[in-house]
Amino acid sequence: MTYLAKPKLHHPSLQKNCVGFTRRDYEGKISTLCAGCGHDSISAAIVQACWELDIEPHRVAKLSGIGCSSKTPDYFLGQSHGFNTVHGRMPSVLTGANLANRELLYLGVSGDGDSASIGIGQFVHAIRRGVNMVYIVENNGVYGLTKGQFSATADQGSTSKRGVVNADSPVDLVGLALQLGASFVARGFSGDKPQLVPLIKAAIRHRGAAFIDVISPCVAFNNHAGSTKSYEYVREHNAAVNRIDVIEPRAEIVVDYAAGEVVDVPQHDGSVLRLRKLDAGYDAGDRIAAMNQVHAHQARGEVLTGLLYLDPQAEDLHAHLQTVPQSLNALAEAQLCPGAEALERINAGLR
Ligand SMILES: Cc1ncc(C[n+]2csc(CCOP(=O)(O)OP(=O)(O)O)c2C)c(N)n1
Ligand code: SF4
Ligand SMILES: [Mg+2]
Repeated sequence: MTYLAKPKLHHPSLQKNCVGFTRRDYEGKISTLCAGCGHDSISAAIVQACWELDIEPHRVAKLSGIGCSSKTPDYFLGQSHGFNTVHGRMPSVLTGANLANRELLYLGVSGDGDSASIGIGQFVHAIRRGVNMVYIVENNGVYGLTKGQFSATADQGSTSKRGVVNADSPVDLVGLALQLGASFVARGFSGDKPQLVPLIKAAIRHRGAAFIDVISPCVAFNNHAGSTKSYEYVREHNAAVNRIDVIEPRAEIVVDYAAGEVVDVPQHDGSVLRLRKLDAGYDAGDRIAAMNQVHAHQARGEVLTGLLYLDPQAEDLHAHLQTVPQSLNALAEAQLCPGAEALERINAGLR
């Protein structure tokens, strides 16, 4: 069964957000993933983030490829627009949709197989073009849906459930996103919701290509000793560089993280990203330093998490291409088809 509708009963006392929705209004169908799969925790974090940010569900377009991870958009935001593409093709479909209508919030959900193997070319170009989106990879180091083959993000030397050693070097999507010019790069862990929800909220508020690699253990095929993507391994080797909070212009939010240096970063929309540093030497505004830190921690077998890089002044693909501000479906025929004279002028300019 892949379609299990949830009962629509809402308790009248359920809290509503500023746009009149309860958390349940941001849910989707009942998940058919394995009990304990990290992907379900990420769906719950997306629901929480959208509810807290008062996002109207019909303003969201969720897109995915193929895989257990790519099935998850069916399990959250059931009132939003959705597109389940061919394996690895989510980024180009998202780019096209975004160019046609910039007014929606684009949420791309993918897997490590979907984005680091068959779809790596698509991933690379969507990131380097600065498409305004939240791109989440639910990274479990295996092809969960096709029964646990190593994916390209599996660490060299890690073992499969049957004890086979992975000889290949891993693709590090965080390192790649930094190198490609992503203006928001973070890594989270599906088992750390207090860290993940603010990361997703911050990514939603960011204008530009926001990439979040979420380590998301596959309990069926990659949660054993010898795996570097198991719950136990990530809990033991998690090195968080910061904790963040998103402060909306209208709401006061009390930050309750442990003492440490605090940095406020204003965003385009007037909201403020409050970064509480856990690692005093970490600078999330320095791309090169972030790349070095990611590699240094990786060499020590640690999983660096938190907001790793942010450019609050980033511009997106629409700014690069100088597109019209309206969505294409709002343009009248005369604007879409300006006639033979206009075409002649364009052609003359190219001669
Ligand atoms: C063109 C194409 N090639 C191969 C497949 C088979 N296939 C389905 S899902 C998948 C990998 C999924 O891995 P990942 O993206 O990591 O998702 P997970 O299931 O681990 O969440 C593959 C190879 C396919 N569906 N389509
Ligand atoms: S096979 Fe793995 S990735 Fe797929 S639902 Fe089960 S635990 Fe999750
Ligand atoms: Mg996977």
